[in-house]
Amino acid sequence: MRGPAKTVAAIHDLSGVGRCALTVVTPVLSVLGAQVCPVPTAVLSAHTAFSGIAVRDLTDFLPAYLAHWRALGLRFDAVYAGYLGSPRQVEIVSDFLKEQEAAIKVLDPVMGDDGRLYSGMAEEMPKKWRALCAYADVVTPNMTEYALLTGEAYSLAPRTRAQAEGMLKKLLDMGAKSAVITSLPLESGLANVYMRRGEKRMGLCAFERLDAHYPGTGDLFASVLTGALLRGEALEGAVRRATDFTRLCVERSMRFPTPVNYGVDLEPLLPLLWEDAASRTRE
Ligand code: PXL
Repeated sequence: MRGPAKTVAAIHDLSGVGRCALTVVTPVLSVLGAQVCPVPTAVLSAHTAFSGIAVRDLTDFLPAYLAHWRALGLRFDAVYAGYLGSPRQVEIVSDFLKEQEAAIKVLDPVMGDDGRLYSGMAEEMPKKWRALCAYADVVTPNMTEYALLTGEAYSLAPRTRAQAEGMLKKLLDMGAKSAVITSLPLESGLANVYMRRGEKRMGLCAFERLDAHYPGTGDLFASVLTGALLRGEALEGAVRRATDFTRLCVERSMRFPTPVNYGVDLEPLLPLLWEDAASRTRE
């Protein structure tokens, strides 16, 4: 890559075990050639699907953390936010996004899965995230987060293309410049679907349904997407790359199974992401 590494302010939690948030975001973006500057929203001994976890919310710490960054005059190439631990963190992130005018803003409204909020997630988070979406270059909800954001009932009933396009338009109406919905059930099967503001038709990356459900795959998907966008790829290519790599990690994890809560076995596959990215580097 020409020039210094691109910089990403990565606003996520640090979960010690379970491969999600910063422990996924950091290796993936590093391999794709970006420097990750973490903004830790919470520290957990393990993600919230484990029971008996130790949690420290960092809401009170964030203002001083970001005040120092302000004093340094930092300007990031991307801001990528995921798990936010409290409604007040949304306000703090919203101020930060306003300041980082030139950054690509990838906002993954990490709130829940399987139709439910994650354990410990405040009930007012969907409303807060709805307002935050206005700052997004790309929003990347899963089906649960889509329902929470829009207030629609959660449903995995197969959608027609027109219905899926209507769903994407609802996200764009919140102010995002483009929207991706992950693992959307179409009549033809599962797909990651996407649309830019002003477009009438969506794009899609179909994939085979696998009989496993790992936490952290949304973080993996959005991390690869962010890294690819930073490398200058168009949304189509970035969604394709993120879909393919996430599938590869899930397939490998099913072949060499470990307990699902420990997340996908991504580390052995990271070199592929690098080779793939490196082969696309022209300089
Ligand atoms: O991968 C999403 C995620 C992020 N952060 C925490 C989580 C989860 C999903 O369970 O618990 C703390």
